[in-house]
Amino acid sequence: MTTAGSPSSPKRLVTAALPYANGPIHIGHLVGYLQADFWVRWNKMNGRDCVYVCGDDTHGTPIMVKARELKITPEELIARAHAEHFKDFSDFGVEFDIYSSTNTDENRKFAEEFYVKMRDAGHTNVRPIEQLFCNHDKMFLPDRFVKGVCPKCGALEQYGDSCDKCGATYAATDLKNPACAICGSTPVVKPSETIAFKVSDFRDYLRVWVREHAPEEVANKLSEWIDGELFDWDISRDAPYFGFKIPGFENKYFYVWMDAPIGYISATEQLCKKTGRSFDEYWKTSDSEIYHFIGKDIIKFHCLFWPAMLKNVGFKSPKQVFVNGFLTVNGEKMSKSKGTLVAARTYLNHLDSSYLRYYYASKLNGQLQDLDLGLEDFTNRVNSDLVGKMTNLGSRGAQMLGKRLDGRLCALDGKRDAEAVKLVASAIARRKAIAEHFENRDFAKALAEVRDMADDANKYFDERAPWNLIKTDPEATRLALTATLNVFRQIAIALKPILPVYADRVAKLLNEKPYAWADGERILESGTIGEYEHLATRIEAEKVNAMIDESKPKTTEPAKTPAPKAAVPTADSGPLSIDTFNQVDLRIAKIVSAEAVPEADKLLKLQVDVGPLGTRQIFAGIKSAYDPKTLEGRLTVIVANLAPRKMKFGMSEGMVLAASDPDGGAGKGLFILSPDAGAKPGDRVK
Ligand code: B3M
Ligand code: ZN
Repeated sequence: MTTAGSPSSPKRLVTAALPYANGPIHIGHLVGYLQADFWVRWNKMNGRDCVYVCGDDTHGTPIMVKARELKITPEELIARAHAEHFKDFSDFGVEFDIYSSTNTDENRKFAEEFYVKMRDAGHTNVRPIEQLFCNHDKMFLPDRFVKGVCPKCGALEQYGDSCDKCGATYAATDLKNPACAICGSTPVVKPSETIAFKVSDFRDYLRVWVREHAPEEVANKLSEWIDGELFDWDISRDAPYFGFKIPGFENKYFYVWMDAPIGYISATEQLCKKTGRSFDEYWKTSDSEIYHFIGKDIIKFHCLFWPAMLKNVGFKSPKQVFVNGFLTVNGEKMSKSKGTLVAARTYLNHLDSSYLRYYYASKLNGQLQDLDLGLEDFTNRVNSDLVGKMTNLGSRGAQMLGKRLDGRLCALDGKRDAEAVKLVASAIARRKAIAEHFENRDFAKALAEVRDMADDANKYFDERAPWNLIKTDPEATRLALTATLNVFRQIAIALKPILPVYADRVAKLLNEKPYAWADGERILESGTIGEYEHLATRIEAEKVNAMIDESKPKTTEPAKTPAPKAAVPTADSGPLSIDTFNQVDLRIAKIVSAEAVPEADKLLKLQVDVGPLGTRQIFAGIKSAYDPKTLEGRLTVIVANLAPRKMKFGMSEGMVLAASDPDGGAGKGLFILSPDAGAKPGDRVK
C-alpha cells in the first residue's frame, strides 16, 4: 500500500451519508462524519488531492409532515435544517469541501437523467399496488406513518413494515386495526401504480461488485439478498410528496432514496463549478477514487441499488463503501429518557468538540462494530491521555524553556545525552506505522502509537527531572527540554487529523507553519519558541452530567403531536399487560347536554362534565339507541385520554363506552354504561 500522497496518486472523493433534514445532528450521527473527517484530513495533510462532499437529504413524507406541523413550507424547513446542520458540523471541526442539499437544480437534473436512462434501457416497470391513504391528512401513508396490531403475533402499536416484538415483516395493508400515526384516524386502502427499478436485472454485476467494494461481512449479507430475495425497488411515490416530479407522470415523485445518493454527484458538480475542477474526473474517468462512509443501516441503498443505478447510467462506482456500526452510550442503545440521545448542539453547550473527536478516534478501528461511548471512560481517557500524558508534556516543557531558558532550543547532541537522541528517533520511527493505521482508518491503533510516544517522553522527562537539573546544569536542561518538545511536536503532527486546532496551536507555540505530515521528518534543533497558550483542560464530570440532564425530556412539556390512537386489542391479539391497560384513562362523566347531529345518522353530540378534567365534547355513535333528551344529567363512563379527533362536525375529545352485541348486528341494542350511585364526575374507573 502507498501511504505517501504525491501528485501522481489518484484524487479522492470522500462522502458521508447525507443527514436527513427533519431533525438535529446527534452524537450517534457524528461517528460517521467524524471518522470521514479524520480520514480526509489525513489524506490532505499527507499531500493527497482529496475532497469531502456532503449535504442535506431533504425530500420525503417526514419533511412534508413536519413542515405542515410547523405551518411552514418544506423549503423553509430544509433551509433551517441546512443552517443548523452546517453549524453543528463546523463547530465539531467537520470540514466539508461542499455542504450541499438534494433539493437543488443540479440534483433534479441528475435524478431525471438517472431515471430516463433506466426507463429507456427497459430497467423499470409500472405495476399496480394498494396503499393506505388517510382521508383526514389527504396523503398516502408510508410504513412508518401507520400503526396497528401485528398480523402475526398481535403486538399492539406496530409500524406498517415490521413488528418490533416478533420481527415479522409485512405490508402496511396487512396490519390489523391500522391507524394513521399523524391523526389517529383509520386509513382506507387505495389502489395506485408504482414505478419500480428492476435491480434484479443487475444481479450478476452486483454479485461481483459487492465482493470488491464492500467490507467482507457486508458482502456476505448482501450476497444472500442478491442470490435470494433481490427485489425490484419502488422509486415512485404518489402526490402529495415533497420531492422531484417524475418525468411523464402527473402525480408521481421520486422516492427520497432515489435522489438522495444522487446528491453526492450533484454536490460534486457544484463543487467543481465553484473551484474549476473537472467533474468527469471524479465520476466518469478512472483518474480518481470515490469512497462512501455510511452506517450499517443503509447498506442496501449504497451497496445494491446505488451501484446498479450508477452502472446503468454509465457513471463510476465507489472504490470502497466503508461501513460503521451504531453508537451505544454506557453500553446501551441511546435513549431519550435516559438523556443519552445527545444532540450535537447540546454537547457543545457543555463540552469541547476535541474531547469527542479524540475519544471516537481512540475507539474507531475501521471495522464494522458498534462503538460505545462509556461516559466515565470518556472522561478518564481524555483526562489521562490527552491532558495528562500529551498536553502536560508540552506545557511543562514549553513553560520551563520559556521562563527559565529564554525559549531557545538547541542541537540534540548525542555525546551529551544519548537518551535524548534515541527518544526522538524512536518517536519518528513510529510514523510509518501511524501512517499505515491512518490510511487503513484504524485511528485506534494510530492513537495507541501516539500514546506510546508520550509515555516514553514522560518517562525520559521524569528521569531528567529538569526542575532539579536546571539548578546545576542549564544547558543539559535545555537539551532535555528540546528533546521533550520534539516528541511533543511529533505527537501534535500525528494528532492533526483528529485534533486540527490543537495541532495548529502547537505549531504556533513552536513558531512553525501549520503542519503537513512530511514535517515530522525534521527535528527542531534551533530557534525560539513562542509563549505557551492553553491547549486542553480536563473534562469535569459535572459537565458531562449537565449535558445528560439537558438531553432528558422536559416532563412539563406536552407532546407536540397527538399520540396515535391506541390500537384496540382484539380477542385474538394476545393477553394485555396491566401496564398497557393502565394507559387507558377511564373516567366517570356527566352528560350535560346531548343533541342529534342532523347530517350523521349514527351520531349524537354530547357535552360531558369530567369533574377536574373539565367539560368535553364527544361525538358518540349511539343515535339509534337513545333519545338525546333522556341522556341529559346521566352519569356514564368515557375514555378520557384518546387523542382528540377532528371530525366533520367538530372536535371529539373522548369516547363514550357502550355495550353491544359482539357481531354488531343492527337492532341488537346499544347500552351505555352507568356507575352505581355515589360515583361522581371525574372519578377514575379501574
Ligand atoms: N438520509 C440517512 C437517514 O436519515 C439518509 C442517508 C442518505 S445517504 C444518501 O436515515
Ligand atoms: Zn391521518
